[in-house]
Amino acid sequence: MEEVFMVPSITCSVCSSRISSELGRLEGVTGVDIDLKTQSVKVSYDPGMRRPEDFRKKIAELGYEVME
Ligand SMILES: [Cu+2]
Repeated sequence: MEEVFMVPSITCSVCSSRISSELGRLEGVTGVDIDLKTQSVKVSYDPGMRRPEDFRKKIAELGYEVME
C-alpha cells in the first residue's frame, strides 16, 4: 500500500534524508520516496502493520507540517 503526503516545508536534501531515514526505520515501512520538486513524501507500507496516521504523526514530530 502507498500513501502520499504533501509537506511544503521540505526544502532541501537535509530535510529529505532526515524524513526518509526516520520513516524508513518504522516497522512495516517498505519504502520512502521523497520528491523535493513537488515536496511530496510517498510511503510504501504494510497496511497490516501501519496506518497513514503514523506517518503524519512522525513527520510532524520531526517538525514538518503535513498538508491535509
Ligand atoms: Cu532542508
